[in-house]
Amino acid sequence: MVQLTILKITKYGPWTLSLGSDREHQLQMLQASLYKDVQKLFSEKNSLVFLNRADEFFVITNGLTLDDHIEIQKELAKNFDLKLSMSIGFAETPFDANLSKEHNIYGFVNGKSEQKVTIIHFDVENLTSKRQNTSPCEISSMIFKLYSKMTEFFLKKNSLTFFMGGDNFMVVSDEFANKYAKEFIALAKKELEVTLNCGIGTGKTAREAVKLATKSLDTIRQIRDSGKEKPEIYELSCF
Ligand SMILES: Nc1nc2c(ncn2[C@@H]2O[C@H](COP(=O)(O)OP(=O)(O)OP(=O)(O)O)[C@@H](O)[C@H]2O)c(=O)[nH]1
Ligand SMILES: [Mg+2]
Repeated sequence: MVQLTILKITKYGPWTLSLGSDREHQLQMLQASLYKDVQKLFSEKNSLVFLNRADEFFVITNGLTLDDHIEIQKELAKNFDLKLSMSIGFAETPFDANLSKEHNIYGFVNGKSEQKVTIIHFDVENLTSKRQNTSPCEISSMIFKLYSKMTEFFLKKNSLTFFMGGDNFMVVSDEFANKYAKEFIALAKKELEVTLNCGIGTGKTAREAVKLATKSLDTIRQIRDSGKEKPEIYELSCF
């Protein structure tokens, strides 16, 4: 079961217009500092925030109560003039939790009952070598093609994909993550000629799952760098 909280800036569109046309730099600074605070406040409670198109945040909040959300909402209100709404959903798959729709907090909170979250961390194998003869813009184009394929593929599996920067992607998935990852690695190889490494982590909270997913990915690198044949997928679980 995944508990997902979606944060949206209230009336952001009209507010941006109130700044006039010389606003882009202000919006970029605001979005970056808001993201920093939101990530800090939620990660202190073992959740993890995924940036969605810079003006919206998807937070995997397994284990967090309504009081935790209210505490964060109050803290954000101290630091920002803009208000954020929080919609909390709880479902078997991340996508179903994403469909559910309210201090500006709406939805359902599961809080402390048994919870499990699986995160996939994908990373492109040896992107550094591609940089030798490919320009930064061409690399970005390839990364965004990959992102597009990944979101499309994983939405069909009711899983949510986020671009984390560089050549890193994370997918909030379910117990079939390994099977999905295998299929997607083959698809990326065939259609985009990209080799991916994949770490999978399952934990009680998002931070724990992400830590284990990244540890799995680093384990693949260690195996590779020791000269042995590396697995494409490595999985760790706290259960
Ligand atoms: N979000 C995120 N970004 C990372 C992480 N590790 C590396 N990066 C980013 O990914 C870029 C590429 O780094 P690597 O993936 O280590 O480089 P590589 O040449 O592809 O090497 P291998 O992945 O080991 O094959 C870096 O410049 C960072 O921007 C991570 O754990 N999380
Ligand atoms: Mg890489």
